[in-house]
Formats: sequence, C-alpha cells, structure tokens
Amino acid sequence: MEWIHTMPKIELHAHLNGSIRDSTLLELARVLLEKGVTELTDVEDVIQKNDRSLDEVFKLFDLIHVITTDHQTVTRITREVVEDFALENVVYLELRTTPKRNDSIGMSKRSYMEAVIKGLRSISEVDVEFFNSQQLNKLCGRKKIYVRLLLSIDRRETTESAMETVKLALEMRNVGVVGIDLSGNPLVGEWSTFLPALQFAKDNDLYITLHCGEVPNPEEIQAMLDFKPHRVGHACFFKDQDWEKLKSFRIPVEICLSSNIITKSISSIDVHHFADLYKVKHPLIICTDDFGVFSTTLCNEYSLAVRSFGLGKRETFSLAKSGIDATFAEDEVKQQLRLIFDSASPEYV
Ligand code: 6MZ
Repeated sequence: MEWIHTMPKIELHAHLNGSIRDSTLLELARVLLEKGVTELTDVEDVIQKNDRSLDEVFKLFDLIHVITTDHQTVTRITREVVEDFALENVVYLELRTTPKRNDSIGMSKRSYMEAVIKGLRSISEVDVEFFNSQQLNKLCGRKKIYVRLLLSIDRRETTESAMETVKLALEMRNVGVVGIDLSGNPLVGEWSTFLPALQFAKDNDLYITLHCGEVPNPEEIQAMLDFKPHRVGHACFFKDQDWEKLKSFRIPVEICLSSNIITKSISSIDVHHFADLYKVKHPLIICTDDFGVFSTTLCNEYSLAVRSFGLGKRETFSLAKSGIDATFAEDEVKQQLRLIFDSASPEYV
C-alpha cells in the first residue's frame, strides 16, 4: 500500500539492537567468524528469521550484543536505524537502547551513549534533529526526522546499575534523551529492584515507558500501572482489572503486532487487544519493537493493522497523527509534527 509508505509516521517503540539491517548484521558476523569469535551455527541463527519464542528472542539478543557492542559499531547501527526509519517517512522517532558497560574494550555506559550520539551526528543521508536548539534543514526533497532517545534498563540489572542509567539520562538531556524504558526478558528480575531508579527518574521529570504484561504476572502488572508510567509497551497478558486501570489512567499503549504474534504472546491477530483499544478510542500507537529481529518495517505493521482490523485510509492517518500526543517530545516539536501531518492530510481524506 503506497499510501502507507508516503504517510508521515511516528515510531515510539524501537530497540536499537533489535533494529539492525540484515546486511549489516551479516557483514559484522562474518568478521567475527573470521576471527573465530563466533560459531557458524550461531551466525546462521541470527540470519534465520523463523518463528521465535520470547525466550529464544532474548538468547538472540545476547548474540547480537556480542556482534555489535563496540563503539564504532554502535555508531554505525544508530546511523543506519535512523536512516531506515526516515526512508519510510517516519518523521518522529523515539529510539531506545540499553547503555552497556564492557571493561574489556574500555566501554562505559556513558561512552556507549556517546557512540550513539556520534551516530546521530554522523547522519548525512537525511536531516536529523535530535536536540531542541537544532533547526531542521529546509532543503527540499530530503527526508526530515526528529529523534529523541530513551535509555533502557535491562531487567537483569541491579538497583545500582539502573540508577546509573537514570543519572546518565539526566546528564544527557541536552542531547535528546527524554526518558527511561524498562525492558529485557520479562521472566527475569523483580519490579521492586527497578522501582527506586524509576521513581527517581520520574521525580526528576524524565518520561517513563514500561514493558508491561509481556508475560502473565498479575501483581507486577498492577504495581506497574499504579506507578502511572507515561506509556506502556505490549500489554498482552492484561486481565479485566488491568484494562480498567489502564483505561482510567489513559496510559497510551505501544502496540507491536508482529512481535506479539511471532513470540506467541498473542495467539492470533484476530484476538489482539488492538481491536478493543481502538474501538474505545484509548490512546495507542503502532510500533515495530525490533524490525530486524522480526523482519518487519513500520509500513508493514500499519498494513497489518489495516488488513486485520479493516481500517480505512482516513482512520489510519488519524491514528498515526494521534501518536503525537503520546510522544515525549517538547511542545514546540509536537507543534511542528502537527504542521507536518496537517500539510499531508489532504491526501488522506
Ligand atoms: C523486552 C526487549 C524486547 O537495548 O541493546 N528488548 N525487551 N521485550 C522485547 N520484545 C520482544 N525487544 C528488545 O536493544 C536490545 C534489547 O532491547 C530489549 C532487550 O533488553 C534487548 O536485549 P538494545 O539496543
């Protein structure tokens, strides 16, 4: 559907290391193979993109991290991910990544993030605005994209490590960091471990989004909702009381259709909670999660929603535009985004 490609879009749930081009991953893996760092079977596993359970997805991430976690590669994949989203007419991207420490190569969480910022600065194919004093170039014909960053806390981390990430986020607000994400294998870690750092982040006006209800965990889901995050991702295993709370707090949901289906968090698209949330006009936004790992694109996710839930062109455009309110962007950026959508709207009536 060509109109989905040309439509301006907003992406709010994209993990950097889940969004690597196949060609890049292959190229990097070959170098490691030559050095004997990885096994051929491991690399084949990265390339094969069949159905994966949630558990397998996290094993895959560990392997991807072996392949990608050095400063130069982090810079490269950041540049490529932003370019790829801009080429599908994403006009605002909130990119999330877990700052990583690796003493053996002199990497700290800070230097990891500096490599990400270097990646943003190095983009020349498209015009990027990633902190608010920057102006988007007015050159015609070039894609323009606003980028903001979320620092992820991995559920394997300790309270101290989570706190280090939050402090880093606070120090990096002047380079486009707007919030914190809690992610990682949902079968690992306790909510109480992360709460102090997340509360500290919230008290210091960072925005918070949580992976919530990716596996059945009733107590954690309720505790997370009581924390009143600014958004949640997934919400696959919600029960009635969870939906009630989510809806009464009007917490926007990041919807990742392919990810939920491939990991079998949702048994089939016809029973996906998108339908109910959309029907009751609850704020939601279509996202990719990990376009590399799930072999998708944001256009593909919109097409899936259009085909599965019978959305028309106009409804799809309104849905995409409504994502502006769920962004963690400054008011001026939201204003600019409204102008971008308004100028495209005649195509979608
Ligand atoms: C939970 C996920 C995820 O941070 O290294 N991540 N966490 N659920 C998901 N759904 C499938 N997809 C990705 O990107 C990769 C990391 O993001 C989180 C995991 O912690 C994964 O290791 P970064 O850039």
